[in-house]
Amino acid sequence: MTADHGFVLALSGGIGGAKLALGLSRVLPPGTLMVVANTGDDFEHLGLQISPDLDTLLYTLGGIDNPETGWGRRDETWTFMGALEALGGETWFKLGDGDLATHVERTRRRRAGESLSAITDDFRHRLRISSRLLPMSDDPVRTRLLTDEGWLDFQDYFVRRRCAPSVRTIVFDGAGAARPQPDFVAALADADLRMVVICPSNPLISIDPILALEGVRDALRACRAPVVAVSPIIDGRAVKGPTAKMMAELGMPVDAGSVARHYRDILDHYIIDEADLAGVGGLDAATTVTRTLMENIADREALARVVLMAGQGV
Ligand code: FO1
Repeated sequence: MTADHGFVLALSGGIGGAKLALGLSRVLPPGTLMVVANTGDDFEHLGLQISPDLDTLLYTLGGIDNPETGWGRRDETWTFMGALEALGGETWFKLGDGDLATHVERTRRRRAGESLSAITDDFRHRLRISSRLLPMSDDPVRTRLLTDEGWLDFQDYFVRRRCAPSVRTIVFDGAGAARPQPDFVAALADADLRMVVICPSNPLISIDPILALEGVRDALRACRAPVVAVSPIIDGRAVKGPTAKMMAELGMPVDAGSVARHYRDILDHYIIDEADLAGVGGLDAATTVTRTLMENIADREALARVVLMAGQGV
């Protein structure tokens, strides 16, 4: 797949999204991928400003991600966590020593008045990442969940409570006032934009915060370039994380078709796994069936090539 011209814009959050973003960055020419990251998972913890989905993308695209967990750094050490434990500090959110440097430096620069976008762009250059990486907004957006244990902040739900509570409602505090990142908005109207890729992230907590920003859904609907989404559901199950559990708790059928309908008004092409062929009849988006499970680098590149071909054909 040669990129004759133009660039590709990918929307991503969480571990699954980062895998496809890596595949796209490896099959596209350097500098022709822009990745927009969810920041609804961001939170302040131990006095540090933490942006998990940005960091998962930085580490994954920079080749220093932890291959077991998908978050944090590889070859990590845990001296800080051990010392914090001994002091009776909060250790439910694991911060490796290398990862800690990211949070400390980001917090210092944010307090000095730098934007999350500017800090992220500097970090990605230092990691020799040729793809552009943007937060969805430089304004705060915080995902919160109303559960059978009451309202929970995102990381409380996701990490501290391990997604156990039953979800009733998901809200994105600040999304109404947050301005979408300007280069993200400009990209959607750029004549050189070849396609928009919605990565196989959890639609409810990783993609919806991006779509909730003022004008984003409209801009995607009006976008001349095709919008191609990869199903995060394989054979009625989520590869990782609480996607299937959340969909069931919110009354959505847990199948690939459900996710396509969730994106219906912006979707031009849907990529599903061979195991889910039955569930997507009657969609008005074009559909491509392929192997969507990404277990290694070759899978990530192969899926990226299928996505690029699908977007080409729309
Ligand atoms: N996820 C966990 O399940 N346990 C953790 O201790 C944990 C720590 C962590 C530290 C930095 C970081 O960037 C991500 C971390 N995550 C952890 C993952 C994180 O909660 C999720 O990746 C996103 O918020 C949702 O995908």
